[in-house]
Amino acid sequence: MPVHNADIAGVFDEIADLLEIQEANPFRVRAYRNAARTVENLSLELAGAVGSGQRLPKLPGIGADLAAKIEEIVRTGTCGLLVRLRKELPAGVTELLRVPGLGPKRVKALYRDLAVKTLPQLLRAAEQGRVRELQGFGPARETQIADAVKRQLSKARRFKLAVATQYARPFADYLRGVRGVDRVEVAGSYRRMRDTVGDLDILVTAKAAEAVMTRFAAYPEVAETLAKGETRASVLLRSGLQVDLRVVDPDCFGAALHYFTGSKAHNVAVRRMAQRKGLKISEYGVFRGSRRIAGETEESVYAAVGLPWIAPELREDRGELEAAARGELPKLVELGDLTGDLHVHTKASDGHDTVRDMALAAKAHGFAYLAITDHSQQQRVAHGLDATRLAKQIGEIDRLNGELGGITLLKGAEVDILDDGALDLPDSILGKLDVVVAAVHSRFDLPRARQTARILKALDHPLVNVLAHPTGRLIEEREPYDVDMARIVRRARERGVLLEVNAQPSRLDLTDVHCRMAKDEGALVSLDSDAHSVHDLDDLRFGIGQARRGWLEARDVANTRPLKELRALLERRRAGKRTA
Ligand code: DGT
Ligand code: CA
Ligand code: CA
Repeated sequence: MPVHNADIAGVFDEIADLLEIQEANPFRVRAYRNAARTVENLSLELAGAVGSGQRLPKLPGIGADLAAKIEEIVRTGTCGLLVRLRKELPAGVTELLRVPGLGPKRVKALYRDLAVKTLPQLLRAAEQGRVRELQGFGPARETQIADAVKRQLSKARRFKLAVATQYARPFADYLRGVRGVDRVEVAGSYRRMRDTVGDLDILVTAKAAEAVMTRFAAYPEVAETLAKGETRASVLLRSGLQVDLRVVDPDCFGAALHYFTGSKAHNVAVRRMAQRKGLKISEYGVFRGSRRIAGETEESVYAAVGLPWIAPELREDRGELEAAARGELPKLVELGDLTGDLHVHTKASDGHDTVRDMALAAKAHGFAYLAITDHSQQQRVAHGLDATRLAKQIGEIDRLNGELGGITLLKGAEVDILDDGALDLPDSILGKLDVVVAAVHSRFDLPRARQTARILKALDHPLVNVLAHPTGRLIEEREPYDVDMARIVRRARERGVLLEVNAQPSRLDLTDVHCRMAKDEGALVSLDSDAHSVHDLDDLRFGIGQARRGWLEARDVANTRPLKELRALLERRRAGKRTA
């Protein structure tokens, strides 16, 4: 049974949760937590590497012990430690930790004193007034917990796009291998590159639908078949991800692909346009009366309503139909347009690879330049650099630029924006860099006015070139901080500071909506991997997805320019000239 990186991450996360409830050493908990994030965000499929007998590549935060656990999970699907921990505490208990206001100590008390193991049980206990009796709870907290649990229960689980990709690709490949299957496309929010995916919608053309349905349900990762008909079926994978399948006729493949790609809002708008032309659109085609006039390709569907083909990332009914009708669709940025990356880490801080290895990886990606931007001193856990260590790295980069060919390293830093908006390193050292990336990594809880003022102050600093992950959100984990994005975008444009589209699968920040805001304001973005290892450069494609959903073209993205032009842009900022 195939084991995906997300499964391995799931095991590590559960171990961390259970250890936390047992009040184990916090460093040990953190080690599992970090390993989970590393593995989850890795583009290299670890199961493949283990299966082919390769030694695992060195990964950030994964030493011999965790590497051995990864191999164990790949071979057995689980790990001895987790099995042991689950015996001590039921697995469901860990979901209680996701309730805001419930830390390990309280979860432990709920379990020990009230035998509460699941969210519904917790809700019942709170509604019966039993929670307030526990030490450290009280009536106010009981109400707060009940509300939080209700919110949690009503929220459908969504999967990060990168995680969904890990499940979608092998499943699609499996279906391609089924006899009689011709085309296989994953449609829905996945094809539109939404940051999270509710379920996968797979479309197949095949001669014998029956056989496909059987093979579909027999996919080794299927935990449960939810529905199975002649041409449609739904299954639940072990991971909890639902997959819907449709087998369609080649004649109506385009219409079906269009329908199942969505979004629903886009489909409704297209159908309305068709109605005005006396046409009817369905998943089977475009019809005038009972005669089908289009449907074999998506192009034919759009052409029937008088429009050019619209890229899936734009299909959200956010003005794309009007733009298409006017012949003004954006020419969306592509992965291949990127000329370099302005935000990566190395071993010097919390990255895993050396400056040289990062440079070679960037070169292999076809990049002309790479900015090395390790953390600054305030980031103690990330081993952030002080001025002395940064000066040393500057020397190292100068040397490497002398000997490496085909790639230019830019000297940089990811500098913390301190609580008051000052930068975490002195100008004397920042002035020696080619690019300064500024970032908020602390005090996410500041009130809106103060958080906004803090960031605006950093944008006003004449040495700052890029504002990293501007909203600070972590998908499904941490809300964006409360900040006036409209003002930040405007100020960034005025100051010539680039707004980052951080491509880390858990960040994707700027989001699509904020990309669009930046474009509308005329602010340039910088699309960066924030790579912590050579593998992470592959994540840039997810950042490209958000940029495309935000209507960005190559000219809106600073790092699509040749190095010379980019340098001019960075230096113009330093010279204090406005780009507006
Ligand atoms: P998700 O799964 O929540 O991330 O989002 P989608 O967009 O993949 O939504 P899903 O899986 O419910 O449906 C897939 C596509 O099928 C959706 O994007 C558009 C189409 N669709 C579903 N229900 C309807 C509907 O009631 N009307 C129309 N016009 N299209 C629909
Ligand atoms: Ca879907
Ligand atoms: Ca669906």
